[in-house]
Amino acid sequence: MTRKDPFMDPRLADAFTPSMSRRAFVRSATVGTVVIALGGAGYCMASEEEEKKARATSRPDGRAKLPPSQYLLNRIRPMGGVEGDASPSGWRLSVSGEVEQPFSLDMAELLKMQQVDQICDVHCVTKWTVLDAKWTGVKLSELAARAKVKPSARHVIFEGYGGYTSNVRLAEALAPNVMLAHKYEGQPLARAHGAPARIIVPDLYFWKSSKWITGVRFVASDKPGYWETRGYHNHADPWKEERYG
Ligand SMILES: Nc1nc2c(c(=O)[nH]1)N[C@H]1C(S)=C(S)[C@@H](COP(=O)(O)O)O[C@H]1N2
Ligand SMILES: [Mo]
Repeated sequence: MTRKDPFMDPRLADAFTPSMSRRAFVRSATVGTVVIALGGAGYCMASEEEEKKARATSRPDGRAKLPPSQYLLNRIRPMGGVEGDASPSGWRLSVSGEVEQPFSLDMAELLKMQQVDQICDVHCVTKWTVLDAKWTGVKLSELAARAKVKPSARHVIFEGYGGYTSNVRLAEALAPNVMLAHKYEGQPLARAHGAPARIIVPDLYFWKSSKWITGVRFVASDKPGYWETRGYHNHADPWKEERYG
């Protein structure tokens, strides 16, 4: 794993603005160029027209389609992390904590649960946004219902392979668009993007969306996770630009 690439380390996101704007820099570096990312399909910057259109669009909930200071990529960009075993056969998820019925399941059992296709936007704190990304998987609320979350639960900790964690308020984790995804754009998740399964919390900065997910823990008291204990905002609302804590 590497965190030396400035694009991968949100702490360095703003260091990328020496004389020209970050956007101009990124555009000059990548416009028209499809970057072939390790283990994933290529991503590139969206056109000026697409970005202009996004800036003029509101979501059904009234919020701007493109949150402040974000620019558009056409596909998600691999941002690194400690990669777990990507094989579906070796995967297991535990659902635990403040629940009546803790359980764990494997991929075959996950695929037997109600599958949903969801189109949603994702916003990375390093300022890229991908609009209308398609994910396939199971709603987190389905997993929560199966575990019978106790009234004492107030937050959810998403545990990734190798000790990565992110924390989300219970009410926000149970929002209808939060899911455990195993496909992106109709294809099994690439290893770099968290194969075989990751969390998607579309309405918070993307670091909350734990890749290589191994555990969903419901807890009574909040526990800041990997980035939240390294200077990042505990909540991470992209429309409020809750980047740093
Ligand atoms: N397990 C794990 N999940 C993780 C990370 C990580 O390092 N480990 N990085 C987070 C960060 S900072 C971001 S921006 C997104 C990036 O997801 P992507 O690589 O699929 O674009 O994953 C998040 N989930
Ligand atoms: Mo990130």
